[in-house]
Amino acid sequence: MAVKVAGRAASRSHDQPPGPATAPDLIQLLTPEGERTYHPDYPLELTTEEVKSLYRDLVLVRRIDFEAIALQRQGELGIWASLLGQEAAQVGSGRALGPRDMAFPTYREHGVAWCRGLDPARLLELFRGVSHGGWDPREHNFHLYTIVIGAQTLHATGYAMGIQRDGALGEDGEAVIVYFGDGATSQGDVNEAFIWASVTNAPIVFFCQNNQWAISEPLDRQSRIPLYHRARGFGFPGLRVDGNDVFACLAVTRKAMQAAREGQGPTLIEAYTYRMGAHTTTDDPTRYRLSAELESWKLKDPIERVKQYLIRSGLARDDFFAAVTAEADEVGTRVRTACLEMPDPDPLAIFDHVYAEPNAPLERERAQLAAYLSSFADEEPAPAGPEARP
Ligand SMILES: Cc1ncc(C[n+]2csc(CCOP(=O)(O)OP(=O)(O)O)c2C)c(N)n1
Ligand SMILES: [Mg+2]
Repeated sequence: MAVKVAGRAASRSHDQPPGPATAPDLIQLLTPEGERTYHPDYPLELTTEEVKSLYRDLVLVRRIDFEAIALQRQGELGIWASLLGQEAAQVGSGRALGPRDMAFPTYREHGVAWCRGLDPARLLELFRGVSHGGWDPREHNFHLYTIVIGAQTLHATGYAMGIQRDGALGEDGEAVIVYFGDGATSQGDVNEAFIWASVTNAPIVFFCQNNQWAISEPLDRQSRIPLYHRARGFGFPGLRVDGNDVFACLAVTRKAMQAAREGQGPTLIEAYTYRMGAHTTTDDPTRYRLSAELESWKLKDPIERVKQYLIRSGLARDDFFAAVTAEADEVGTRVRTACLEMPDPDPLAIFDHVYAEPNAPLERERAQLAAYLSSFADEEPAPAGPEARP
């Protein structure tokens, strides 16, 4: 299969909608049936342990996602943005990063968070509304979740320009990866980020998970051409990878990150995938999409194909799969327990993180809220026990 970067890709008529990815477009190393294929530009040697470890990540990440959906349904989380179906795009690209690389996520990159070593409970704190922002991005080189569509592409590009100015490029240097969706490509921020990254030759990989929908807006309302072709207009390479193929996502991202570290500038990777769940737990996709579409993507499930590969090639037996399932249950239980035990923050603590220094208007608002809260004091029966109020 020949690889095509945007600069060399065959042109497509503007009257033609961006149909399903076809073989010449798509970089794939593992078919939906679990057959290993080879690509001259993306040789990928993996040990049995590495394949098993990728499989384990995919299963655990899906399990965490399921647990979070259940917790939201039980009223324990305010909302959850599921990654169902996008595990390979996230684990493949996440595993391609070096410890010094910086990742900028949207709100759905739970699989990348896992690969960076962030405790999934930290993600749930946000969706439970008991955290005032998240985590320290420097702890795992994993930036904060960003809800404002596309905004993180500019933050990431600025960070990548900083790497250049710090002189941190080179074979062992640093690079940035930024995640965004198909819908985000219509945002001004993303297009501005493309221009900045291009003209400064910044060390950044733009990783677009094209999951075919931006809430209820289908891809053909975002673009008349395949998304990866857009890169050419900005002056850097773009390519499309099978986003349900963890091997291909790993190989393609690894190469693009290394090119960025070595000063070759940005790459746009379009990971062609599908959001098998709802946009978030507030959404009902049966209102706007056909179940046949979902059924066809279920046949391309990113986890099932790795399992088939492991079975076909005799690399793993039932005991391995049973152990991963048992570990997934353990992780699910751990995440659930952590969620239920999260303490509610002091309501006044929300004022602590607005500005670095206190200021008069903020202090007035803090005092107003404190007075309002204390107005309920008489209504509550005094709790029993040593902490009972006088
Ligand atoms: C600037 C901005 N506009 C609108 C929204 C509301 N919104 C939240 S998610 C979303 C769709 C995003 O679609 P896409 O970029 O494809 O990402 P996906 O959720 O599919 O992963 C929109 C419009 C927002 N959060 N920010
Ligand atoms: Mg989308």
